[in-house]
Amino acid sequence: MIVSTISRQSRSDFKSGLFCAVFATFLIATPAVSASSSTDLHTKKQQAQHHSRKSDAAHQQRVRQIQHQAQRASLQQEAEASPSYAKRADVMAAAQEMAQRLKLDMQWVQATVGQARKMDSIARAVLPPSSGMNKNWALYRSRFIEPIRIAAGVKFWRTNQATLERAERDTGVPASIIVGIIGVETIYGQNTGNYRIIDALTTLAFDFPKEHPRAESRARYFRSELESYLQLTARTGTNPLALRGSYAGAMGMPQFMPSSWTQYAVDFDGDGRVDLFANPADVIGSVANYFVAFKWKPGVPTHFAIDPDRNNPNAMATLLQPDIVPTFSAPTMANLGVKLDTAGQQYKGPLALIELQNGDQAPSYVAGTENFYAITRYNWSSYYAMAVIELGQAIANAMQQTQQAALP
Ligand SMILES: [Ca+2]
Repeated sequence: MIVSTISRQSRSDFKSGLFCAVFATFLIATPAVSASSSTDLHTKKQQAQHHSRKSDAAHQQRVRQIQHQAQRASLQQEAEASPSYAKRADVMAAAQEMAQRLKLDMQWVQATVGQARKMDSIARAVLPPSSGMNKNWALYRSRFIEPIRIAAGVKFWRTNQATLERAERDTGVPASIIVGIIGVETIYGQNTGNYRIIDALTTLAFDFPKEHPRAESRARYFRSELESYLQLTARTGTNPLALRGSYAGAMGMPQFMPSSWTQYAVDFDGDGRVDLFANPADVIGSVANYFVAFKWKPGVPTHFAIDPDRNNPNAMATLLQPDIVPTFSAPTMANLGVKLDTAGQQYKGPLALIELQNGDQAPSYVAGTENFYAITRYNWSSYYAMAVIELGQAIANAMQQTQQAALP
């Protein structure tokens, strides 16, 4: 999460052929909902559907376990064949400087960083994707808004309903947004990443691929994340060699980077410690707190449906110029040829024209509010923000449907 580089966590799933094949199978295997006038037949169909979803979910979990074990084994193999940083004089000198500046035990810092491995798979993963798949909203959407992830979201929401309500009451961040984030990031903890955090952060801090367009600033960023990680593990008495996460060093169910963990994570169940790996209450409270820090506006919608004037290139260029930063009032948008829905017309705050490309097909558009922008602070992508919103909404709808079906 949290910065453009980390967004590849979701994009890398997206790129993976294996993931595509697995998800495609489940999409096909899940029966379509069909309307029936007979309540009895409807109930039977729902039961069959429920059963089928349950066995799909079990199958999916098994597939995920196998993938997980395979990736863990292959990373282990790669690590064993990769050089450790103990023999890199420049890195050991940097570790010494870090320890002095951060007032950490020098031997501990050098031993920790020295045991990190330079992993080529990590360096490769941060390079921009070669295909243009992340510019295809329809395809991107289908990866996240799908029956298995929705079912997992319903389960998570039900299990943690009271905590989600408390977070929403305390912060104004809707439960559907929190549930959407955790679903898109890790499918509610099913996919938190297999890379050793110390390998990820050390490799990207000292061997960030030079061919990347922003290699220097990214390397600086990861060096600072490595420092946060060392401080965090030292302060909490955690073994820095034990934690695993994304290839960019994002951790736990919400995929927090070390600096975000330090700044925004909260102990939301009051047990005296912050656990974003296995404690859903802390995860929920921390995601909500992150959005409070990035100026979530309680009660403000995330976006409005619109129909822009695609035949007016000058107006479109003006509207797209500020990108996702909310800039235009509703009347200004209307003057530039955008038809807003009724709620959008009455909205008083600033709006952004959000363009979501669909490959060869026409792009999709919405008007994003400051809350849409806030979601992009978690991961700098409007595709990501829209997926979070729509997954949360799909899960909320599924909850309502099942509640109605359960009525006598
Ligand atoms: Ca806690």
